Amino acid sequence: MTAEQAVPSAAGGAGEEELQERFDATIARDQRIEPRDWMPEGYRRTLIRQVAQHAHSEIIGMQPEGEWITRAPSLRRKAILFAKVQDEAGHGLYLYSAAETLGVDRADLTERLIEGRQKYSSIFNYPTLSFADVGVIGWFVDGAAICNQVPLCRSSYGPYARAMVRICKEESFHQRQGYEMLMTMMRGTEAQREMVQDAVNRWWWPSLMMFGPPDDNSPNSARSMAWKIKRHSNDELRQRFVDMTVPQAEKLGVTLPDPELRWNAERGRHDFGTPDWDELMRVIKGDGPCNAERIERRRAAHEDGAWVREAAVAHAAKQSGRAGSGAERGVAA
Ligand code: BYC
Repeated sequence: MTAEQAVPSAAGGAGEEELQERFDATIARDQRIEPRDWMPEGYRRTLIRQVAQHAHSEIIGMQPEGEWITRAPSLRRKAILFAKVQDEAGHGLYLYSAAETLGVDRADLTERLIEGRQKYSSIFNYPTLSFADVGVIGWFVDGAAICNQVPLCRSSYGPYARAMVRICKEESFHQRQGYEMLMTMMRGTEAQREMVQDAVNRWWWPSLMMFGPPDDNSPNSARSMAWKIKRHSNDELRQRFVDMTVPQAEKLGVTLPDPELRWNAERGRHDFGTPDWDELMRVIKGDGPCNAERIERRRAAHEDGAWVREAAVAHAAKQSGRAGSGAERGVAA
């Protein structure tokens, strides 16, 4: 199938205007749009963009932590990290499946990623310099993912929302394992505590950038929120993340690297400094510390896996041939 090939809709002979009205009413009632329902092309395109980027982020997101699997300090930590990275592969697969219900092909989406025509989260373009980074990714990056993705469980597109339910459960577990690992390191030696603080210093601002540009510079937000694909604005979710993380940092005994960070009793929320939005734009455009390396690795994995895909297709063809001849003979396949 080619990219964005239209999926047949159950229009039932209704005109465009009536279909649009039904769609709007479904959204207004907070009900789900399902793959066979008619949907405006803009809605479909927005979802393909977001769900594909999300899937790519999960798959590319395996790399920064995956680099530490062979260097984890104990068998227990290795097993935990292995399982976490494997979960991320699973998330990518659910999300590619959700994207396919919109009439795109996963192989095509992968091509678009490798050719730089589709994005993935900026956060995965930063290097993991020490094992403490693995813990901080669990705490910050999975923590940010939870803030961003729990509302997506109520997203208006059924397959995306349902994929999010399981993903969020697993992300919560990931966040706790990261935090538990950091707790262990903070109870260790002075050198371990310094490693944790150094990782916190490097990952804090990029984690705030995961939520996207500020609301007044977020071209897609208004439309996506009207369609209830996104339920909250980028700034609102960023604020929730800060409010959630500050007490956790205090308990852990680390300092978040923002001199402007303080409780604002009037707002009942934390005030905090401004991320470097130029840096976010540079990283999104491909000029982050690890962009080239991440895409190169993804390309190599894709090329190395070609024989597996060919074998799977050949196996499926053989099986369906057998099933066909079995059925002709009246034998259960
Ligand atoms: N990085 O109008 P805006 C994970 C782009 S993986 C890169 O606000 P929107 C995990 C944006 O795409 C979690 N690009 O856009 C995995 C748009 O460009 P296009 C990944 C970004 O869509 C492994 C332009 O900037 N999470 O959790 O309304 C280990 C303008 O932005 C970024 C998701 O994918 C960025 N940070 O809002 C551990 C969540 N920010 O497409 C953990 C689902 C913005 O117009 N996605 N851009 O060319 C979303 O919620 C939304 O798409 C965003 C952006 C909040 C990210």
